[in-house]
Amino acid sequence: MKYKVYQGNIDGKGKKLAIVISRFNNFISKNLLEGAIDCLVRHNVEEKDIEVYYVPGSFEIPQTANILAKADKYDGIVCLGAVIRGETPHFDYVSSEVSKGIAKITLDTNVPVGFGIITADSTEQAIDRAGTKSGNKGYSASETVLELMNLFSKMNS
Ligand code: INI
Repeated sequence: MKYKVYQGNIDGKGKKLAIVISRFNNFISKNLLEGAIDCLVRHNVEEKDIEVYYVPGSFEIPQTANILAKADKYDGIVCLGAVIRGETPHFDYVSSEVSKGIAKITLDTNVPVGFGIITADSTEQAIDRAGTKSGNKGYSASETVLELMNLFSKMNS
């Protein structure tokens, strides 16, 4: 082979993770939490190595995840929340700030941060992405974090 390929395994053995979860729309986000923990435990993370931080709403997720990313305590962070479009422009502000905020942490630190935030036009659409028709965004964001952790550790060796 002429070129070298790097890929991260989806494995969390010996890893420590933080989950930041919004209480707003908890009827959705609690399913994202279940999916995230299911994914992490299935991929060899020990339950004692998972720490869950609750915040009031998705807007508060980036600041909290930023503090955790800089605490040098976690191998990865999974952010979970559900922003559902309502009658007011609040949806646009919250969804834009949470996505920009999480993206900024991924660029400012070397800690993988998973975007397990559902942004949906309706409650039904959000339910679909929280463990029913369209998978579970908490599970898939956790898989991504595990993969990136292992990919990034190959860059140091
Ligand atoms: N927070 C959410 O997590 N989801 C939403 O759908 C939402 N809406 O639509 O209002 C929401 N708002 C609260 C916001 O995240 C903050 O907690 C609040 O503005 C206080 O800073």
